Amino acid sequence: MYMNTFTQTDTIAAIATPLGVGGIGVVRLSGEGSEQIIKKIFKSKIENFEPNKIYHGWIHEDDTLVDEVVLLYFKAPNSFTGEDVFEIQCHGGINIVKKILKLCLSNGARLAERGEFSQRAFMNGKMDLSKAEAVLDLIHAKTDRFAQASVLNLSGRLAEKIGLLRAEVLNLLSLITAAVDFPDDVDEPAYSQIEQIIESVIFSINEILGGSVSSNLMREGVKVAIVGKPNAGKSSLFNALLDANRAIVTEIPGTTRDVIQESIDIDGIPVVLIDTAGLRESDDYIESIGINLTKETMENSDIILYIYDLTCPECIEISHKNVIKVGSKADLADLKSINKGVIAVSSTQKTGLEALKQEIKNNVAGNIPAESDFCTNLRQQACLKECKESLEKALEGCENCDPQDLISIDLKSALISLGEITGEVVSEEILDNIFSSFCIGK
Ligand SMILES: Nc1nc2c(ncn2[C@@H]2O[C@H](COP(=O)(O)OP(=O)(O)OP(=O)(O)O)[C@@H](O)[C@H]2O)c(=O)[nH]1
Ligand SMILES: [Mg+2]
Repeated sequence: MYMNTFTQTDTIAAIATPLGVGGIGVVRLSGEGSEQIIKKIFKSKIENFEPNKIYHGWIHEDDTLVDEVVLLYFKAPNSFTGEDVFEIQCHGGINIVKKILKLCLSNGARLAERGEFSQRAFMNGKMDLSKAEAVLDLIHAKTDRFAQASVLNLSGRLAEKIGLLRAEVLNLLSLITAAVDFPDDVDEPAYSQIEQIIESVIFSINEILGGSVSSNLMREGVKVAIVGKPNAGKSSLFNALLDANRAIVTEIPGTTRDVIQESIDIDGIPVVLIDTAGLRESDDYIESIGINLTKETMENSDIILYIYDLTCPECIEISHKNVIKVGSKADLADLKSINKGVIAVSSTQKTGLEALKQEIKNNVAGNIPAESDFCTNLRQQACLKECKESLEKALEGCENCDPQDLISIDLKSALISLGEITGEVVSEEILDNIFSSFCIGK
């Protein structure tokens, strides 16, 4: 269980916008010392800052002006981190933001670690863990559809549901504990009553877990490997689907040796396309490494696009549970002789690509999240499964008419697992793990 060991007294600073040339750049400061630092580097007519106001002025280093800026001030606890926060909005140039950050650091701030602003927000009770993780999902969402699901969690959908379940388990636990502690005054709840409550919580957990497969798929993307013999036209198809010249294409068999991957969006489904080395027996050392990589990639892919050249239809065996057959170079082939169930494409003429995309989409149709689905990540799913196991043990205890104080032990474990989802109970290691996947300045 976490103890708040990290020192929150120091003031942290970071560049909050991407490094590059843009309209504005933002440097963020958080912590008790923020105001002192700002007073040293910001010149304006104002002596004392009032919260929730915007100030115009200049950042300076001694007598040298650095940039004309707008300054935002949020006073603790009414800020993103719950601490005193200043945001310096300067002109968006790499040198300017770096210079301002350097000034903050030389005047007493420490460079923020990855996700440290969000971690402070969590520590100060500004947001629960499921919301912090939703922020992360939202930033990294590969498609609009997944972004929408993440926003729902950011607005508290998962946290609220978990809160309700915690309340139910906690209620049950108090019924049992009261009877255990005051056996003369309070009656034990009936085993059937305990069972009923546990079963309804398990039902809800199953409902949430029902969205796991689609959540994972939307977060990770559907892995689609393009596989076939050398020269079949795999890299050409890869480029055509990407609409970019990403992979090298030549008429020499064995051109591709490495595994190359890029993401595309097919009607809101994130798809990770993977181009591979052509499958054949090879004495070439490097090529055979590539061919082994192809085999590994096939095992880890959700769908295989098996490409064969329609102008010389020589087939190989592909063992995978989910194969879409694609005939390439349709522009050169006699389409009348194409087998049923094969999608004919021409990467040079760009025909058949839409049909292929639809086929990929239909293939994963069962795993596209419905609006009612809960969006969860692997960590949250693991907590839910642990919770369910504890509840199932408690149910078993009821069936055996075990003493109720024994049953309450499993209920307590279930409660802890639920608390881990929103962060009421969570280890420091888990926290570090979550927040280190944020970027610096977030
Ligand atoms: N006419 C025509 N030629 C194609 C088409 N697709 C690929 N080719 C040609 O076929 C040859 C091989 O294409 P690649 O895309 O490099 O084939 P590959 O399967 O990636 O080959 P390896 O990387 O060697 O395994 C090249 O000369 C391409 O121009 C197509 O749709 N129509
Ligand atoms: Mg290739």
